[in-house]
Order: sequence, then structure tokens, then C-alpha cells
Amino acid sequence: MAVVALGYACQAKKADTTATDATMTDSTAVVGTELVLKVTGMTCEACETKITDGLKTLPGVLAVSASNLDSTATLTIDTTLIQKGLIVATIAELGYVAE
Ligand SMILES: [Cu+2]
Repeated sequence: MAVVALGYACQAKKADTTATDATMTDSTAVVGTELVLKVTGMTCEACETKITDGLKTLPGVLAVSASNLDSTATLTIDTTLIQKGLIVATIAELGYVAE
């Protein structure tokens, strides 16, 4: 009995995962241009966080990660909502130089 019940639980979970995948596919259909910026001035993880937090709230920024070791910020953006110039300007406001 317990095994049967578990079996049903697994099936239900599988169905949920499929539904989530389908939703994610729909939302990423709009997406996404990768943009890699050279960022000067980052010295530690706090800098990375500052840039990441500052950029991820911008409309059109779908994903962002910053690396002080590589001196880069890598973004996935919706170019219909945001342009590179605004991202560079936002990074400048945060106290770093991006190009
Ligand atoms: Cu820092």
C-alpha cells in the first residue's frame, strides 16, 4: 500500500515539473541577448554584489552576474526593453567604469 502511494506521489511530482518546464519555456521565448561588459574598479565580492543588485532590478535585465576576477559583468537582456547605454550608466552610478 505504502509503495503504491509513493508511486502516485512520484507521478504527481513529475506532472508538476513538466508544467513548470512549459511555463519557463514560454517566458524565455521572449529572451535574451547576452551582453558581456568590461567593468573596471571591482575589487571584491561586495563589488560584484553591488553591481548585480544594481542591475538586476532594471526592467529588461533577465540575468546578471559580475566577476571581479575577470573584471566583467555578464548580463542577459531583453533588447526591446533596455539598451547597453543605460546599463553602462547604471554601473557608473554605482561607482565603476563599464565599457
Ligand atoms: Cu569590493
